[in-house]
Amino acid sequence: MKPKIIVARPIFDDVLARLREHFDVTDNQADTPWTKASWTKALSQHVGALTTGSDPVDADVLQACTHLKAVANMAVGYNNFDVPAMTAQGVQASNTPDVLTETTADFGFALLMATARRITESEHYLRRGEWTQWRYDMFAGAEVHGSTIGILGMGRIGQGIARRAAHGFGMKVIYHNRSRLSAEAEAECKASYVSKETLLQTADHVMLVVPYSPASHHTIGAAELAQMKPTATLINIARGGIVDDAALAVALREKRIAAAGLDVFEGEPQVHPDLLTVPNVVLTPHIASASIPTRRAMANLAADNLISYFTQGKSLTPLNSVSA
Ligand code: 8YV
Repeated sequence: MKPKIIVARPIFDDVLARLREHFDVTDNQADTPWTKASWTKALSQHVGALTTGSDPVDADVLQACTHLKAVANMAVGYNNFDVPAMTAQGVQASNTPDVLTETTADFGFALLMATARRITESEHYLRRGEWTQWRYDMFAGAEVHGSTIGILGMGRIGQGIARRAAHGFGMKVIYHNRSRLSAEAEAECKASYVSKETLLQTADHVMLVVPYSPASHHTIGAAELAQMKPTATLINIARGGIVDDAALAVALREKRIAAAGLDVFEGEPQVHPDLLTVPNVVLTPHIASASIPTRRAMANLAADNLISYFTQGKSLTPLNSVSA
């Protein structure tokens, strides 16, 4: 008898076929939306699951899932998991680090370029048919090359952005992180460690790449926005909730900062209505890791994490340690 697993959301057909070689798989290729209750009930009937960042595995869910043994998140972030509760219940948790680092760093840079150089705002103007003649200040934005980027959260993705900024765009890189990088890593990224306050006050572009936890909730709120330069841009590719979106909308409307680029939102897929009405913000629907090869690599790693757990007793990229 093959172990019963559930794949919470649609996934590549060949990854599903590979999973079927090892497991009795319940899929959701039709993308039927879950309520918390229907998800909990479905999960409780399986020993393994492949989840995305939108599928909760928290204490309430776990209480009903007494047979659950392993959950593989197809994401590097795992704030949809309660890892201590999973560990207490002997459930192996895993995520998909590394495979998305460079793709996500590319996107962070794309969002920075689009925001600083007002690409989407100018495209909307063109599409509305408002472009009748050239003007010296038409959509003139901030400089990217040679400017100062402040990276808040200097993990793998933060370092990828730093390398692009320093080596590709001749930018000065400052960063703040819970712990300082090694001297070698700082040299490779040409990055200088500064306090959060100095970062906010000095950076021309602030890039957020910190993981979400209750401690990082509203890392950027009204007080932090007030410390930034009025010409600065703010980019969030981390998680919704790191930024106080309501306070950001006010700062953008009042031009207290120049512009923002957001790939993640508090309460997504809902977006704060005030953000939808300000022009100086670039909005994308949580797609930073969305290149086809990377999404494929993430799906395959999540599948391998389940296969490895059920055949070897341990996932390849585990988030906790449990006895099988
Ligand atoms: C995922 C992400 O696509 O990996 C992460 O943490 O935010 C994205 O790459 C998203 O979470 C869906 O699982």
